[in-house]
Amino acid sequence: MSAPNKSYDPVEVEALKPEEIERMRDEALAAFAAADSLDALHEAKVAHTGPTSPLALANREIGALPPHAKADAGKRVGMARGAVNKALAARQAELEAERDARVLVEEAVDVTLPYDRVPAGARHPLTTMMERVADVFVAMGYEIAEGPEAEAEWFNFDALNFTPDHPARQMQDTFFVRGPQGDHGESGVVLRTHTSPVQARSLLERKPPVYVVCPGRVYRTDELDATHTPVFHQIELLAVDEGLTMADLKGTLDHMVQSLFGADMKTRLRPNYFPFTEPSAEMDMLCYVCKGASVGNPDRPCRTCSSEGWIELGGCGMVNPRVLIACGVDPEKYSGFAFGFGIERMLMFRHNVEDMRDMVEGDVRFTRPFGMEI
Ligand code: FA5
Repeated sequence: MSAPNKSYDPVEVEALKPEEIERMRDEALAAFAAADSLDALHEAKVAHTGPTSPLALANREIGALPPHAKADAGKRVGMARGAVNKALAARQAELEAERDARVLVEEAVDVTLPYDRVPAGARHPLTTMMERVADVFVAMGYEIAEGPEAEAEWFNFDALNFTPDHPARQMQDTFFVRGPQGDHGESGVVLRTHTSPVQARSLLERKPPVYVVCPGRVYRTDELDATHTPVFHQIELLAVDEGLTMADLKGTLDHMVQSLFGADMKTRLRPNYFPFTEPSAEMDMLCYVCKGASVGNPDRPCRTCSSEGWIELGGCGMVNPRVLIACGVDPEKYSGFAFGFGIERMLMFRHNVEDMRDMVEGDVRFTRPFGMEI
C-alpha cells in the first residue's frame, strides 16, 4: 500500500482513475456474463471479487489517499464493487435456476414404466421347513449330523439290523448303485432309503452322550404321484445317553410339535415295527386344525386329518441294542431313542398342499405364496 500522499492527484494514482475503475467493473461484468456454469462463475468470482482482484487492490489504494480525496475515490470504487456484486448474485441465481431445471429433467422418474420384473429369489419351502424343524432341536443343544446320499449298504441296512432278506432291500424300494465288491464282501452302495444310516455314522464318530438331528434327501423306487416321490426329504433324530426311556422320546416329540404347531399340541404313539428300534412306534400328532373336534362330528368335517383327529408323522422308538452293539456302544450302560419323518408330508398337511408333485416340479407359482422366509 502506498504511503499517505499529501500532494495527491487522483488522476496520478493509476488504479483509481475513473476509466480504470470502469474497465475493472466492465471486465468483471463481462466475465460473469460469459460464465456458463457454476464452476466457471466461481472462478470469475475469485478473479474479480477476491482479495487480489483489481477492484480489491484499487480499494486498498484509497487508504493511502489524503482525506479530501478519499470520499470521491471511495464512492467510485464502492459503486463499481456494488455493481459487480449485484451482477455476480444475479448470474449466480440464473445459473442455479438453470441447474435445477436440468436436474429435474435428467433425474426425472417415469412412474408409468413397468416395474423390475426380475423377482428376488426365495428359498424352497422344503428347505425352510427342514431348517425350522432342525432349529427346534439345535435350540435344545442337539448337533446337526450329516451323511452321504450314496451310502454303504452296511450303514443303510446291516448296521440298522435289517437282515439280508429284509423286504426293504429288494429292488422295489432301493436304488442299488453298486453290489458287494471283492472276495471279502466289501459293502455295496445304495442311494440311502432313509436318514437312519446317519444314526450309525453318528454313533461311530462320537462318544456317548450323542444328541444329533439329521435333515437330508433320501431315495426310494416309488412312482411320482400325489403322495409319493422317488426323491424326498426326511429329518432324523437320535439321542443316546445313560438312562433314556420312552418317556424322554414322548416328551421330545411333544416339545417338537408344540414348537412347530402351537402350545396345545400333543402326540400319540401306536405300536409298529422297525428293525433298528425296539420297541418301535408310529407317531401321530393331534390335528392342528380341528384339534380332534371333527371326530364323530359330521357337522364339523376336517380336510386336514380326514376327520380322524390325528395326523401320521413318521416312525420312532428306542434304539435297538443290536444297533448300539454294531456301533461299539455298550447297551448295558447306554440307551437311546430315535425318530424320523418325511418333510414333504409335513409340508402337505401344514400348508394344505394336495399334490406332492407341485413340490418337485419347480413352478414358481407354487413356491411364491410361501414368501421370502429365510
Ligand atoms: C423310515 O424311513 C424310518 N427310517 C423312520 C424311523 C427313524 C423310524 C427312526 C424309527 C426311528 P418310513 O419308511 O415309514 O420310516 O418313512 C418315514 C416317512 O417318510 C414316512 O412317514 C413318510 O412321511 C415319508 N415317506 C416315505 N416314503 C415316501 C415317499 N415316497 N415320498 C414322500 N415321503 C415319503
